[in-house]
Amino acid sequence: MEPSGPTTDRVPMMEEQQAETSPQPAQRTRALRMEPAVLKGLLEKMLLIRRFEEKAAELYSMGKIGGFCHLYIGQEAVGVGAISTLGPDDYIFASYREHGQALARGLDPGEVMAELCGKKSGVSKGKGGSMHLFDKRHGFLGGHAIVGGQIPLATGVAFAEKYLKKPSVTLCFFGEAAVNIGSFHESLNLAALWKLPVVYICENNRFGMGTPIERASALYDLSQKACAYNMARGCVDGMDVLAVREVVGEAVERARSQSAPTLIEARTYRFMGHSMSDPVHGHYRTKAEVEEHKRHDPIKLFTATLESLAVITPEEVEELDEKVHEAVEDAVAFSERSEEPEPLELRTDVYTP
Ligand SMILES: Cc1ncc(C[n+]2csc(CCOP(=O)(O)OP(=O)(O)O)c2C)c(N)n1
Repeated sequence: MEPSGPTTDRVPMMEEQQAETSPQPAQRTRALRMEPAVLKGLLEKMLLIRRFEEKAAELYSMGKIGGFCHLYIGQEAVGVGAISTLGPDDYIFASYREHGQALARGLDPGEVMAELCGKKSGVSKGKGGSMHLFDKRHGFLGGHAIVGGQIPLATGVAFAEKYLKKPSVTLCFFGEAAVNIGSFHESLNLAALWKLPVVYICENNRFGMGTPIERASALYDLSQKACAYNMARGCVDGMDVLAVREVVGEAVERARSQSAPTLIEARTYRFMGHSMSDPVHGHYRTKAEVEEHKRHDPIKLFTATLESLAVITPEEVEELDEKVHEAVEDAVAFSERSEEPEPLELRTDVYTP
C-alpha cells in the first residue's frame, strides 16, 4: 500500500462539534440521565476556570505574574469532565497548561493564584510558578514544563500504586505534540505490558506552539497509537464536558476494576495564544479560524444544553458567574496579601542525591 503523504488540510473536529452554539443532542441525552446538582457543579467548575484564566491574563499584563503563563481557555471541558470521574485517592499529572486541571481537582484558587504570582502561600511555596503547580494533598503531582515529561512519571506512580496494592487510578494529561516523543511510547508499552491503572489523556488542541498537528504528525487519529501496544483507546469531543466525562469514566473504571490502561484523544481548541507572551493568532492560524472555533465554546454549549432542559435558568447562570467571579477576586486578594518567599528558600526543596 502507498503511504499517504502529509497534507496541510485541517484535520476535522468531532462530528458533534459541527453544530452551532445551541443545545447539543448528544449532550442533552447524557444530561437527562444525570442529577441537576452534578450538572450545575460541572458548569460552575468550567466557569471558575474561565474567569480565573481571564484574571491571570490581566495580572500577567500588569507584570504581576512572571515567567511563562499558558492559559486553558477553550479546553475547560476536558479537565473538568475527566477529573469529575476521580475519587479522592487518585492522582493527576499535567503539563504546563495546568491551571484548569488544578482548579478542577479542587486546589484552592487563592493558593493557585499566589503560586502564579510567586508568593510564599502558593501551592509550591511560590517557587514553581504557573508551570509547576503541585499539591500532594489533592494528589495533584504537577505541572510539568518539559513536553511529555509527566508521561513516564505518571506511569511510574501507577506502577508503584499497583505494586503497593492500592486501588488508585492515575490520570495523565498532555498535549498532542507529546505523542511523538520517545518516552510516550516507552510508557505506553510498559503500561500495557504490566497492566497499569493509568489513563492517558491527549488534549489535541491542534497546535504545538505555532505548528499545526498536520505539519508535525504522520498520524492524525492519535488514539490509534494505543493499537501498537494492544491498549484500549477512545476519541472524544473535547468541547463536550459530558462526552469527556463518559469516555474517561469508562477508562477510569477499566483502570480500577481490571488494572488496564487506556489512551484517550480529546479533540479541543485553545482560544488564546500558546502562552501569554504569544499572539492569539500568529502566522499559523487566522482570526476567522479562532472565531469559528469559539462558536463551539464548551461553556456556551453546556449552558445552552442545561437551559434547554430547564436544569438552570439564565438568571441562575448569572448568579453562578457572579459567585465564581467573587471567588477569583478573593483569590487575587489572598495572593496580594501574601509575601514573597525568603531568599533562603532557594536552598530548600532542592533534590541533592
Ligand atoms: C522536551 C521539550 N521540547 C520542547 C519544548 C518547548 N515547547 C514548549 S511548549 C511546546 C509545544 C507543546 O505542545 P503540546 O504538547 O501540543 O501542548 P499545548 O501547548 O498545545 O498544550 C514546545 C515544543 C519543551 N518545553 N520541552
